[in-house]
Amino acid sequence: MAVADDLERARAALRMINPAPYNAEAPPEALAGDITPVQLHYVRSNFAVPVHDGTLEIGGAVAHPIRLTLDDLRAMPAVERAVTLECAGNGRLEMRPLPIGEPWGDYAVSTARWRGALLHEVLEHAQPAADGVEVRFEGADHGSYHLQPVLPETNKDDLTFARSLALDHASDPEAEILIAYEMNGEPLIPDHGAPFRLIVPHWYAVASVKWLRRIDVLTEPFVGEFQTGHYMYEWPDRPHERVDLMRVRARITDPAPGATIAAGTYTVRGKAWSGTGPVTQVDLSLAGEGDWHPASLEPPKGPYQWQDWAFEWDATDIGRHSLRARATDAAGNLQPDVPPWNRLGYGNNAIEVSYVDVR
Ligand SMILES: Nc1nc2c(c(=O)[nH]1)N[C@H]1C(S)=C(S)[C@@H](COP(=O)(O)O)O[C@H]1N2
Ligand SMILES: [Mo]
Repeated sequence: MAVADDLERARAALRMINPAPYNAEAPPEALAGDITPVQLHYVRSNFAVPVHDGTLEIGGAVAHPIRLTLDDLRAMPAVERAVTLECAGNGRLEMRPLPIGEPWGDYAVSTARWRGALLHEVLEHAQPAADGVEVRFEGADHGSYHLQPVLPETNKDDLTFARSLALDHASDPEAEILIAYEMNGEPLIPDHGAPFRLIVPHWYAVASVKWLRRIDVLTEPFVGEFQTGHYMYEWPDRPHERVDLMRVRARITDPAPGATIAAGTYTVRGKAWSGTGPVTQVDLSLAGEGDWHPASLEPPKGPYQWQDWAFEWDATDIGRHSLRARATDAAGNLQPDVPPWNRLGYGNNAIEVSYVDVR
């Protein structure tokens, strides 16, 4: 009963899109600040919140299999990073034809301060074998799957959430992959993966396995519903690709879409992020096609978090204006006008359009 009450309280401020498994978007105001409060951070789970026994096993192709508790992880050197997490399905509702999958609007994105032990240090203790190629991460959550599996061998009635990363990536100190046990200075709550979860900076959040229970070094690439079935870009005209780095994206946070503002100077504000970041330029358009004006972009406050931008708008023309923000990242990626359609509806980073009335 107490657990159910806690869950309900934690969920009260979100916009639910599915009660079971619980999936919910952040409210628009969650994007105003640098850090999203825990109660406003979006939640995406493929199964119900599981029971976790509090331990983490590291095994497979390793010289020293180990079993760690939360206290063991807390005893290791701790690192804290602000990390923007975005669901790969964010923006699916704007794709045409509408893909199957959870009907996410545009608010399955948030930024929290995650604190934990470094994955590469945990792996060093276990000593991966020389012929290791990938590392598999398993969550404690499992059960019957609410979506249609892509892989024919998937058992829809008893499926476990598991993902893998290349061993090189998982063991790279510079990747700063965390086994996080704190979010915004507090112990993780159940919806966000208590007692500990993976945080993979720069990647769509599917890689950040919650309720982490097992880590196995593999000598063959991992095949699984959440790795090679779902979370693949099924392009209509070219080979399928795995979902990995977050695509560059900008969002206007002020004025709110559909707002009415008084004629005069108005500071338009927003956020921008990219997994191949940092974002290097944001342009604003106040009319249709063409008409791009550079916004002033704040330098990143950290390597993995969204950036603020602002634009002084001389909003003197009475009437309706269509506003668009468009980001470019350090790798030269620019947002497209049209969502990059794929069958399962991932990675929509098309330029968003909102209108504002000047009175
Ligand atoms: N164990 C487990 N980890 C998981 C998931 C899941 O269903 N089970 N969902 C993933 C997906 S698709 C996303 S978008 C993020 C969401 O993290 P959040 O709920 O903390 O925002 O968790 C990822 N980690
Ligand atoms: Mo996701």
